[in-house]
Amino acid sequence: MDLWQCSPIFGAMKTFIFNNFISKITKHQTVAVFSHVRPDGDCLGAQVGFSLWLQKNGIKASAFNEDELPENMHWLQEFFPIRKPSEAQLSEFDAFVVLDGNALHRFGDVAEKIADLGKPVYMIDHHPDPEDIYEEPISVVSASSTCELVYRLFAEHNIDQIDEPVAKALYLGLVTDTGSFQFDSVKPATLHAAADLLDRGRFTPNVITNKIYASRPLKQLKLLSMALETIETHAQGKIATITITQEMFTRTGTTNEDTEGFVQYPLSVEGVLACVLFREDEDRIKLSLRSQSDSIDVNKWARKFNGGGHKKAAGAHFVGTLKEAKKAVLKVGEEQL
Ligand SMILES: [Mn+2]
Repeated sequence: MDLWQCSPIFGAMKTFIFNNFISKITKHQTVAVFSHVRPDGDCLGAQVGFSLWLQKNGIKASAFNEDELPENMHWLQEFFPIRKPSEAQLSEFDAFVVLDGNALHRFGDVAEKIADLGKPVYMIDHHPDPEDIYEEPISVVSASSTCELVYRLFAEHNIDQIDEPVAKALYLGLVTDTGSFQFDSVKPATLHAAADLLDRGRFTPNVITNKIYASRPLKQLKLLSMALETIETHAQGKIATITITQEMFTRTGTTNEDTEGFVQYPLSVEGVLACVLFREDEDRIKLSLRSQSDSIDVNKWARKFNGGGHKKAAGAHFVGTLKEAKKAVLKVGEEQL
């Protein structure tokens, strides 16, 4: 059975995009693969899966990220090492690939220098509005995750190259970028990909989810409990907010990274269409926006505050106090209703 028949995203035209990408990239000898700064499960899983794909097809691959990996994803390094890049190294490579982001600045200071080298830069990503600098972009906004696109790359080329490490890495991105298969970006093709990865990698879903979700430090749950107290609804219950302050970080001994996933809680309140997480960082208010309704596009909303993302998930920031941020951000959100 052709799994891709199940999904309108993956029509004949997309096959063409993958084939062009494959025929061009396999002509290079040494390729550097970048995942975005403040890395998550999708960019790292895609990076490991794709670097292994290059290696299996005779291309020397190096994987780079400018930041530390989250602690619960260090196990990926057993499959493929991810190192910090240096500007001096860049000249060693024939080509570059950026994953799970479509603007070079998302990949850090070293990655931004790539544009000046005059060498081909490739991209695989599912965010809207890619920069116009890529040799051969695979840009599918309707895909659940970049890992789903890397899975598709294997499927278009030689699906039997998916072994246990590839399968586990790609499964990680499918789970984390879909809120454990809850978001409306999940299509039949997403679940077919997940099932096929479990089959080929010979593991059960909890092998990955235990590593990711059952390893929370207690202090993170203490922080969550304080944050949950701040949930409020606005606009007749259609918009919810949650707030994390510097004081909460101090009291619980936590940091910015410990708020991962918190934004889902206000979204789960009955009747809420969209929500905003306000996080008081050192120099700004970080905003995470989520929507579960077609009537609120959080990508548009975030763009009013120096950010962007997808229709249903986006990030932004506000310079000012928490109080000012709430007032300004809610005003823009309510205008969309
Ligand atoms: Mn992603």
